[in-house]
Amino acid sequence: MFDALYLDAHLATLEAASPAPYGAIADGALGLKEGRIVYVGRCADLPGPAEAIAKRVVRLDGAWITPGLIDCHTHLVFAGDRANEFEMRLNGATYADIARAGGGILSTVRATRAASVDELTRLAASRMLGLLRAGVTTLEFKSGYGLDAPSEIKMLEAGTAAARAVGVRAQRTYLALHALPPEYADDRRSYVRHAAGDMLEMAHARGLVDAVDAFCEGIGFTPEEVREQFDAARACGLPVKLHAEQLSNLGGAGLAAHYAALSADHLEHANAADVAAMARSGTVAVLLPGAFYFLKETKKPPVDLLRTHKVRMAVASDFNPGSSPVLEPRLVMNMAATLFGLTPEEALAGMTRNAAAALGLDREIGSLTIGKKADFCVWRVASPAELVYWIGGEGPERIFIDG
Ligand code: DI6
Ligand code: FE
Repeated sequence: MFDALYLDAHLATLEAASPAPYGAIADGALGLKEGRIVYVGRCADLPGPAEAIAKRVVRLDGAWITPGLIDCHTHLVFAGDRANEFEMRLNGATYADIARAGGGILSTVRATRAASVDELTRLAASRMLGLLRAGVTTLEFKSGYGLDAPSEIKMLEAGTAAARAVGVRAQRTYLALHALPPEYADDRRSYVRHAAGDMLEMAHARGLVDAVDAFCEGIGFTPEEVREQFDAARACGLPVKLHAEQLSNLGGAGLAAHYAALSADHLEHANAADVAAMARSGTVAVLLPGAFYFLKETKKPPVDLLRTHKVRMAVASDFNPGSSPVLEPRLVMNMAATLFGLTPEEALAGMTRNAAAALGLDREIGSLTIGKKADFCVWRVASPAELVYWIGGEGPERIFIDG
């Protein structure tokens, strides 16, 4: 007996094994029990009359069902905004110029340190609610605007509380190596040791960390520094991921692959050797077209190489106040298609199945598959391509998390 049965719908299952585009099943049905998917298939193949096999039967009149969207890379816990830097950039300053002058990430650090945990929770919750309404059932958020133990922990606590209040599934990523805090301006060594040492231990001991990330970049941290952070993560049993090759190629993607990272993110400047290394380690490529767009970058990530090497491509918002103030998952999928050349099917897989893999959750979520959690959206569209085609637009008609 199913707890619920959704009928007369088309299913975009996004199942990797399906030969059909989008893993589609026309005239399908989705059966749930105890928050999990127990039937995915054609209505015609159901084991009996709907009312006899399910406690609750819902007819969806030809709507499309997709897995819940997954935003696997955000920085949505922060205070303040950077509209002034947007103006500066439009007057000729670059993102890197602003960062070197003590603005950029550090200006958000000042605002975030000054905010109370309640204020941060409220800000994060309203952003999470926006994502949820647009169909996001799982999201990731990072620390990295605190850069000292109390403030990093405050961010992780605020995000955790916000996700609980909103009812969205969330993964927490520790990102102390995001920028060098001003109090360590003359002592990088000590900051890296602190970030990889007691600061991580404190956050992890409080149960606030699901993964560890770093910003490997000329204006961020070197591969050597990232190694120290990754070794510490490994010692804690935490998976790693990396902001790599966004503005330059420092070898971060290869380093991420070496550590069997869940994902390497951005990748505009990644080369063939980087991609081959990621393919060998099964590291997911997380593409972030919002940042590419907002920083008016011109070098695109090597999508053809990623395809050739069969590296899974995820797509995420990178929502943050400096380089990607974009809180619209459907716009992000549209940008992945228009700016990076992903097909609509690749873009949707990038915010479902492959985003789940980038979070290490692909056995639980990311596709309409028997046994997975019943996280899904019902859309009033005629084809799944519409989810990528309309820029924004109406959100899903219904959203389910754990059924
Ligand atoms: N890469 C990004 O795109 C964001 N952080 C990072 O490491 C930018 C964060 C910011 O500018 O506030
Ligand atoms: Fe980022």
